[in-house]
Amino acid sequence: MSKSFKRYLITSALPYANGPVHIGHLAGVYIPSDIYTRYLRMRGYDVISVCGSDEHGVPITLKARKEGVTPQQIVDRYHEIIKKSFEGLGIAFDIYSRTSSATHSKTASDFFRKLYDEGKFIEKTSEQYYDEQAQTFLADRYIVGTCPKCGNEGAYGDQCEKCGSTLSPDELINPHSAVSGSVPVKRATKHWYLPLDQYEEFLREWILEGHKEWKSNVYGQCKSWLDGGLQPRAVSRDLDWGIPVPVKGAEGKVLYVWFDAPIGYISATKDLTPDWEKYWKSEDTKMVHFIGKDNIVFHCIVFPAMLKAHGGYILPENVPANEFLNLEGDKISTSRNWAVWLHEYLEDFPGKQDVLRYVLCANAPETKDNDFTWKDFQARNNNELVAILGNFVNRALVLTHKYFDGVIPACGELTDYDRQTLSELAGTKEALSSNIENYRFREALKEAMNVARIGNKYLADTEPWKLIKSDPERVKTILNIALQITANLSVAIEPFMPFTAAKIVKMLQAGPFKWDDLGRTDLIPAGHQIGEATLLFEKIEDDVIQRQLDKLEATKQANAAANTSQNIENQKESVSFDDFQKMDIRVSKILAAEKVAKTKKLLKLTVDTGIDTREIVSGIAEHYTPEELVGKEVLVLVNLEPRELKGILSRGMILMAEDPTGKLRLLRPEEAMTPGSIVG
Ligand code: B3M
Ligand code: ZN
Repeated sequence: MSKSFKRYLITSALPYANGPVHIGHLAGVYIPSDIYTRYLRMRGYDVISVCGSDEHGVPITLKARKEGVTPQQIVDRYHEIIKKSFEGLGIAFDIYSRTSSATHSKTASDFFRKLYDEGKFIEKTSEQYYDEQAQTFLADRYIVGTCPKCGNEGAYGDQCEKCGSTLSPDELINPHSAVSGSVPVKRATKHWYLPLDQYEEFLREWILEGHKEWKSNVYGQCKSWLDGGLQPRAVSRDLDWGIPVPVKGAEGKVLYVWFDAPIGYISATKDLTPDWEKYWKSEDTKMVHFIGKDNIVFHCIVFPAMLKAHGGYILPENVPANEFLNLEGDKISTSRNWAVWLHEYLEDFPGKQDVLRYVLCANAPETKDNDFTWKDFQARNNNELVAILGNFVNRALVLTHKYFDGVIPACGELTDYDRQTLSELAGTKEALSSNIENYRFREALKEAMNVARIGNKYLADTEPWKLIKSDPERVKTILNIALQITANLSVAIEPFMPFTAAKIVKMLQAGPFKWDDLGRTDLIPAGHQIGEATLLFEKIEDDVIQRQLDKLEATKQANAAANTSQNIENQKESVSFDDFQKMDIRVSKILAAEKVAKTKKLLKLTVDTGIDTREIVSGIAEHYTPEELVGKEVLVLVNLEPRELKGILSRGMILMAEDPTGKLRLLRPEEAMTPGSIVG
């Protein structure tokens, strides 16, 4: 650690209590935070780790409306699910609080009130959309209408989920209230704004000059925000769910969720310890915020400005935000249920908490977005955890039981190879500490796993099972060293895989050891009786992975079906019966098919239309192979004007159907019919 600090305050982004946590949250925020916290604890430092549910904000009220329950019922449900699932994965917060708590309400209100009394806010009246029928102001998400970009009639006032465009309510065609359906009107409303522009100089100095060591993705985002110039930011909203604005005449207004939520870190600390101020108000405290990249501006610009405006609080020493984790090549999405939910993982993979912790750390999106695949999850479990870590520990203990009844043998004369192995081990502590302290957890995990690699190689190279008859004294030394490496491993992996570390300690009947014990080879004395050897990991078979992949496929299908209603094109304008009669559609048979050179989508088909045999070019190469098509009966619009495509005169069109997901299929008669049969 660079500057010496007396204590550490670790915060982790407060998950919205409108859904469970998923692997993206874990890889982005909670596993890195837990590794860092566990490491500090093993170093014997004074460290507290705080988190809790973020229970205000529009997404929660939307979910409540959709389900016909109250926002409190939504947050109560998900607060419990989230809290329990973090515990299940061994995320060791010192407190997991919630922003609907009384402590938080008072802390956030007092915080706002102080800034208000000291005139730190700007008051502004602006025009907002208002629902006269429901008698409520409408947040942008509560206004729906037709997207001006793609015609989606279910677009929201802030975003169109179909084409992804960011919108404002004024852009929507035919805007109406999601609450009552009525057409909203504009009404004047007063809000309070934090003048971020007044803190620009301070933030520029504090971040761009003072924290050049921050991760480049974080530093870069802060720089672009500052270079773009900061604007006053609203800290209140017209909503009935949230912390009421503690000012006379502010009925119906609550604190903006991003003003209230970061103060949740302070209120959680208050609930944790009466000594909360020594963590929040002393320069001897190192505060680190663990967040995802979408929260950088709130934790590096807005919250520090709030703390500065309030006065008396320390600022974060680092904000090592991670990028995003994708799932099977697609963005994780709560609304599309495209996720691996932590609580479901814990049900589907009992006892495999550390497998998930390991894989999500090994693949963490530390500097760029990364992808989680079930195949990789299986491979890392089978080829790294089972084959290296589990195999090494199991052999060291099983052979000690087999040859010495589980009593650790004395270590005799060391060979050069023994000394070389032990000196490699000695380098672990420094490498591990430096990577963890610099938030390089993927690298740190490799260092921890390297201890297992050292042990595995040591046993493979010394082959004690071949020496036991000819040189039992040598085997005693080998197994003594192997067990000292095992003890080291229990320390090295603890921040990453605490469940496995505890199992090793239990099997050794020794420890837990301290961080400073890393590298020592006298951790367990000769004569010590070890406990029963059990398998640390087991192979994950293909069928287990296939079940997870099938689950995702079912989600994909469900989304496609759900999207159908949203993505069906509007009906085209009417045509007369006479117009329709002009089209001559015939049952035809495909006699031959081949790819059109230098194109991805085109096939040249030779078709028997019953009238004649002709060539037709069709853009279906990405949906059918030529072989699949030969012999098939299809419907052909035969009197379409001929067109030349890639040098081929195409005379007609094969009729196809395409669904909202882009799936494209041939239209065919329900039974064999003579080519030339007329379709009408
Ligand atoms: N509730 C999480 C998110 O944006 C947000 C973090 C608050 S931390 C104070 O996904
Ligand atoms: Zn759109």
